[in-house]
Amino acid sequence: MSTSERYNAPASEAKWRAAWEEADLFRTQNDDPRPKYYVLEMFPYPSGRIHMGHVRNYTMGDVVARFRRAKGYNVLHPMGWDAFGMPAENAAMQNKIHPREWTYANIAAMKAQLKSMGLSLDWSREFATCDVDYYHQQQRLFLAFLAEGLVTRKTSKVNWDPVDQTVLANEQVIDGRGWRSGAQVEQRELSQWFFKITDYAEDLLDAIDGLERWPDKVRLMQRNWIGRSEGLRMRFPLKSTAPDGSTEIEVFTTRPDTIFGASFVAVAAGHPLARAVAAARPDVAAFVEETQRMGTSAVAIESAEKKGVDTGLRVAHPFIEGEVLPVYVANFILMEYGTGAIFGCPAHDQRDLDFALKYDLPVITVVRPNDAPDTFDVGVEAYTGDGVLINSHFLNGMSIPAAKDEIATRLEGRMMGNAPQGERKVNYRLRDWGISRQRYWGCPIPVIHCEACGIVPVPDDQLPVKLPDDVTFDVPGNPLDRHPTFTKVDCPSCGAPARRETDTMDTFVDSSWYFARFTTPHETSAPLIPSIMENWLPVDQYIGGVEHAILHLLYSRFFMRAVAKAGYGNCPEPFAGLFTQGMVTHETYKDEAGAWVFPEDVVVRDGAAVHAKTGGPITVGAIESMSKSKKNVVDPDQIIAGYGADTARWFMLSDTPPERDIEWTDGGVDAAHRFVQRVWRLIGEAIPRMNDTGSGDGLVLRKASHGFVRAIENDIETLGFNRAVARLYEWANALQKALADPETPGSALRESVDAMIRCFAPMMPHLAEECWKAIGNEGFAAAAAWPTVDESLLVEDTITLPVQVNGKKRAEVTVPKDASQAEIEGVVLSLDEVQRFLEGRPPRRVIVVPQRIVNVVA
Ligand code: ANZ
Ligand code: ZN
Repeated sequence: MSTSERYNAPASEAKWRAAWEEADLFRTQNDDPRPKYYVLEMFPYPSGRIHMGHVRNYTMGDVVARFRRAKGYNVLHPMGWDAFGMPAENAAMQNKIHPREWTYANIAAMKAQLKSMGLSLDWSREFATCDVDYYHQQQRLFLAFLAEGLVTRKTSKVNWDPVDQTVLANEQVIDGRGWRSGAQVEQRELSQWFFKITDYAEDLLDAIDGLERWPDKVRLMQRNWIGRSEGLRMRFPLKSTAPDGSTEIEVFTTRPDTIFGASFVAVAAGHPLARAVAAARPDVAAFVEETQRMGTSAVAIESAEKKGVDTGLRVAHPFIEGEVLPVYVANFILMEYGTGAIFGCPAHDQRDLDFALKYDLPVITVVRPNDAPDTFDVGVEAYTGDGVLINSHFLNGMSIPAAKDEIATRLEGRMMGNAPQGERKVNYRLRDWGISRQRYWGCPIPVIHCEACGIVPVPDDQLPVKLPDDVTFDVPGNPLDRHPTFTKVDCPSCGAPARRETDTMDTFVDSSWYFARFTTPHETSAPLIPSIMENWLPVDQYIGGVEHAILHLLYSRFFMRAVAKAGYGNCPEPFAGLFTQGMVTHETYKDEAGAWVFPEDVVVRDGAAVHAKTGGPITVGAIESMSKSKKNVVDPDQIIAGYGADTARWFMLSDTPPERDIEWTDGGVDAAHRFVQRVWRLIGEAIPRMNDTGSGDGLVLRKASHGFVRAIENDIETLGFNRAVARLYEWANALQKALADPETPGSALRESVDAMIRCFAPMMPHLAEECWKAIGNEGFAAAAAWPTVDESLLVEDTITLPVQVNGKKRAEVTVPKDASQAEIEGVVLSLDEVQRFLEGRPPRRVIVVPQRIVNVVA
């Protein structure tokens, strides 16, 4: 294309993408001797089409990849598909299409879209987690973990989604409803497979400190999720033996200091004691049942009214002779935490206080704020702050930590039966990771149930356990359960007829090691090759949405620890640098009837928004994250087809810091597109002048150019893409100015243009190639090195000083940095602004404060 023409982005871009592909430019070799750099964006779920969030995410990753390549690294930048999961099964049910077909068709469509963005991905490493080869290796990992004792099977109460007919993790229950179906979740007892992530609770928590290139908010979320508490287990003797024969209740408390404020003991509905009492007491049985239906999610528990029922049982207070406390079953006690039982101290715990007020239990204040008198009394709001112990016998006057320690020490030293009455204990909120899903479209759990032998792992030579193709989705439930042959298998151990496991793995398992598999994506001998994986990991820069801040990232961290234990290579922290990008937002629109309207159907006529087709009035609503449900979406395909990928990429990087939400506007896109054209025009103007000799030294342009290279390099290294963009706007202005000056020598113009192309190549890679060729360079801009900065050109050799006359600032002077006092004085006195005040007379005094200011006294 001639540089006198307008730049035809769509045509040019397709040509360059084909050229890159032909040259196989982005294929990465594992044995390349250069230093490695691994950049990864969270891989997409193949829903069918990419959205603007993907465009933003992958553009950022691609800038980093291209930049690091230019800096001489061997860059790994792969892409794959997080392809198992329920939407494929839902599609199968709704559209009578096999999940496999649906998924691979979506992958093909999305791959074409991603390719149109000009991403420098090594497609040779692509895989989908639903590829048999991938889940085969995942089954091997599962069995290795099983052999290492990292997998268990337990019956546990699970959240059952009656619509999707599946078990949900606690975090998939939102306000008591399934996260996908929105159905009211029920509680069920099921035998489930678990990964023992709790074995690593302490390690996972401690190692967060070392994740220095992670956002603080994500580190905090992980800390809270793991939820370490230091407390005391203490045993309360029952005054009379309970129906199940127990003679005591053990509670977990983090506030043993408040023991003199205890007014009741409560157990969870799932506690054995509650069940035992329920057997003989219909009111207790009814309460237990009602509570268990409510669900175990933290939100469900927090938001529900605090309720309970008195069991009639009584325990003895450990420090007050003759004092007894009633034992309740209460709905705010979780069976899965601590011991499933507490002592309640209403004055210092809001839940306990709500409960005490409802059931008329005593409220005894035992901690006062540091600055309050001993008569301090809690009203209807529990006091949970720091303070001093009151109303507490031997604890009176102590600080909370001292009192905690005192109680712990006393109870540890006091025998009850043949064990101490108290035991210091660290508790974690983190639960084992339940990975069983009663679904078809997931990785089959490779075990066999034999009546004689129990659980038998599928032998390696019988792997993979493949998903059968012939399944039906016409009835709810797990199609594997009702498959005619899948479940029928001979026991590998004794040969007797046995039953194949039909649970498949949580899709979070698939995404917990894909980043490691990218290092040897097609290896069939093993899931991972330690030496190669250790060479590539950790991922140097991981980029994705903050919605994965907890589960995906925590599971992956656990997984790599398990991988190490199983002997597949040692890299416990998979992501050295993590960046969570903001969302893409857009205005919302509604028509007269209140229905959402797509942005492409809205036009402005006479200053008012109207429907492009009907002409009816449109109400412009809030700016919100793009979502299909509100129709405030813009299709990446349309933008790329109309303006080109570089415009879309440039827009995504402009103006807004990458961690913040970016608002997609037509105006912003037009501005990005104008800049693409402007760069093309400017470079076109520069080309005929590049051989000019020019009378000047071109230093102004040269210094500016080298300064921009250094600044942009820093910007990209710190992911400040919007700052890099701003510098390129400045650079274009500087170039334009230099072009207007006939004295600018061609060599300086060539140097500047050449460096500029290399600097915007990571962001607008297609335009870079077209310009690269136009200035007569060889090869690809995408394979070119980052410009080297001439440090001597970065040194400032002039200094600008403010000039005051009689104490008021009147002017500025720019002088050589090493100018003498006399030289500076001479320049200052010759200034018009200074002359005006002197009116021909010599100044009374001139004071030069070196490097700071010049004062003239007239
Ligand atoms: C007595 C007490 C007095 C408590 C007081 C708090 C304040 P974290 O910090 O989250 O670990 N607890 C213990 N097990 C529980 C369970 N299974 N379900 C619901 N609540 C439970 O919280 C520990 C505190 O939460 C424990 O300390 C216990 O109440 C309660 F002024 O014991 B505390
Ligand atoms: Zn057997």
